[in-house]
Order: sequence, then structure tokens, then C-alpha cells
Amino acid sequence: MADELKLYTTPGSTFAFRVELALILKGINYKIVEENTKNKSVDLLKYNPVHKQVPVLVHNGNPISESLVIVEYIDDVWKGYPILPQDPYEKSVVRFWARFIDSTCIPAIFKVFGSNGAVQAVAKACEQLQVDHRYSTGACMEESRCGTRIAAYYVKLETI
Ligand SMILES: N[C@@H](CCC(=O)N[C@@H](CS)C(=O)NCC(=O)O)C(=O)O
Repeated sequence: MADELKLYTTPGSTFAFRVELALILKGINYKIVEENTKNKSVDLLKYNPVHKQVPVLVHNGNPISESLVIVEYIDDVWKGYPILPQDPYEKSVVRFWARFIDSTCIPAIFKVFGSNGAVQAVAKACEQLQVDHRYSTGACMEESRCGTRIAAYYVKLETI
């Protein structure tokens, strides 16, 4: 029986886009279920009762939440086009930076969006992005650098 994959998303969600990118890289077919985050469906609340957020990937009826967890799930189930390195140490480095970006860079950038360019918010985002630029190394980090440069462009810290 073919796999049934449904991705609960909302327009413009960068977290859901991260999951779509993984599915596209692996060449996997999936259906999109578009959510209105101001009026969430019963299914979304059932599938992600803890955070009540998109993205949620439902694979043959099993829901998986949190974009980084979903990307790792996809990488574990479909072996073609590996996303994470196989070497345990290299894998831990990628996980470290992915969590760093989610826990520090993204919140700092979101604060800039809501701050009308307030100096303190811009300075904080700049500091977090520079940490990423300074310490992330290796080929697998190119993606992260590229992501942070695009983010820096959007918050007008850098020109591309
Ligand atoms: N840590 C979550 C963040 C997901 C997230 O922030 N989703 C937003 C859309 S981009 C959402 O569902 N917002 C609605 C809400 O929080 O009520 C992940 O990585 O999946």
C-alpha cells in the first residue's frame, strides 16, 4: 500500500517550508492541508494537542509535530538524498546549530519584525546571526549560513 502523507501548514510558514523542502528533496508525494491559524481545525488540535501549531505531518495516520523532529523523521524513513550526516559527531553538530538557530536567531529576528527597526532588537539579532557566522563550520553548515544571510537581508542587516 502506498504511503499516505498529509502536511498541515499555513501560508508563509517558514517552519512548514522546512518540512516541504525535506519532502521535495526526497522526492516524496504529499498532500497539503491548509490551516487558518486563527481558526484551527479539529484535526490540527487533535494531531498537535501540546503546541496546537503547524507544521504537522501525518504519515499513514501517525501525526508528527515540530519541524525539526519532522525533518529527522523524514530522513529516517526515506533513505534517498540524506539530509543529516551519518557520522554521529557530525550529526550532533548539525542538531546543535539547528537548535541554536531555532532557539536564538529566529526569536531575535521575529522581534526585529515587530519592533519597527528598534536599535536594541536589531543589535540582538545581529549578535545572534554573527555567532552563527563565526562558529558554524563544514560543508553541512553552508545551508545554515545561507539561511542566516537571507534572514539578515530581510531584517536589513546585510545586503545579498
Ligand atoms: N517550533 C515549531 C514552531 C511552529 C510555529 O511557530 N508555527 C506557527 C506558524 S509558522 C503556528 O502554527 N502559529 C499558530 C499558533 O502558534 O497559534 C516548529 O518548529 O514546528
